[in-house]
Amino acid sequence: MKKNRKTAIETDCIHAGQEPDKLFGGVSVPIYQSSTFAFENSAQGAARFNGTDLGYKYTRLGNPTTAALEEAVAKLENGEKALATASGMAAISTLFMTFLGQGIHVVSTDSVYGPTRTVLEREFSRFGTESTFVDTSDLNAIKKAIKPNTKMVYIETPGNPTLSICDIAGAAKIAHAAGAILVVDNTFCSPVLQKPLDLGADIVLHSMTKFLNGHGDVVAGIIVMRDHALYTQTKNVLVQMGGTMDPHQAWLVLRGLKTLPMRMKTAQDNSIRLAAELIKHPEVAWVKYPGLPSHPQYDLARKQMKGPGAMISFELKGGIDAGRILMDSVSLCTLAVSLGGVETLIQHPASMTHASMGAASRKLAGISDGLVRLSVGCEDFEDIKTDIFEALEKITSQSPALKQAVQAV
Ligand code: LCS
Repeated sequence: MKKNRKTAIETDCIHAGQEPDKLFGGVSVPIYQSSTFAFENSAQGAARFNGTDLGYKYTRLGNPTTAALEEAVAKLENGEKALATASGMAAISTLFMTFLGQGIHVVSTDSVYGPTRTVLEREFSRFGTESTFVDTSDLNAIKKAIKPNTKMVYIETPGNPTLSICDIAGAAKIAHAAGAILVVDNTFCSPVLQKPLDLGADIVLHSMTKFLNGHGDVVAGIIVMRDHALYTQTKNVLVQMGGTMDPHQAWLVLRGLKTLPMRMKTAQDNSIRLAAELIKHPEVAWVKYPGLPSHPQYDLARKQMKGPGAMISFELKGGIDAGRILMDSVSLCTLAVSLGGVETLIQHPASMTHASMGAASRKLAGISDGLVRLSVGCEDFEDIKTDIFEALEKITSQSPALKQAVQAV
């Protein structure tokens, strides 16, 4: 494909960084499953290490299969360069290790993925990093939390699992005015729905375990920058600390990536229809989904995101007791954490993904004990709906006491 031709994301997912193999013409990027690369002679080895020869040396420092994936995702996010990592958490902790430290302060979303918050509060605090968590759907809350030593604003939008949305362009202005960088976890949207670098973010990251790979068979992460200096700084830390990606893992994500726009569209279409049905169901207390006009940042979601995505949070009138019956009764939907795959998953954040952050922080972040999270997949819509609605029927039939409670609400 001609390098300078502007192409659509559907094309880039299939072709960016994925030219036919130079050796034999294979159309699928080969898996260079090699930990090390031979030098023709000692002079070449030395040249590779002093940077005058850009050939490969050792897989932790760089690998052709991983490089293909990095090139692809950098293009999808309109970034300059990307760094693939062993997991989403490896991407996050590498960024924290690069830009935070003794006496440095970070402002972050209160409802970030539980371990992101735990890593700051329990691990980086040991090295003198201060963190403040606020409701980043309120730009004033970000502004108020900024201190003279704030060097990073770290947001997740939509947030996991509250689906609260932060104005990325507004957050970028606040961060830059304070001399800080803006980092956006774009896992819930994927570049199909949202491109934070275009809105002013400095760095975007993904847990590629989710939508980018999309098949529930890989744990992986990526960091994308629009500035070469930030890239070099982060790369130095990543390769030294060792959170890099394995080439086989990179190949699996490259394969998953090819169908990202189609998967996203099917899962989103299912979600739009499901959210509209769920909100009408008598057992359901509330539904939070960026595609519903009742979402508090509905207008911002329409402006900032190309579509509302495939994640739905809701609570039943019978609270967590009813939620448990629902989770234990579904049979097509799988009771499991993770998200963004072709299969529909259901889970309970307070006892699962966000258990580590503790009850008090969950309450402040709006993660109620009754909140159930759905990651809607690509199965047939009627099949998903039948499974969930049959399970909802079981709530009242299984528990007469619960039924009374529901009727009393
Ligand atoms: N960022 C977000 C928004 C996430 O949801 C997750 C994982 C991560 C980062 C970390 O990525 P990992 O290291 O797992 O690749 N979220 C999960 C979830 O909601 N359920 O299980 C994992």
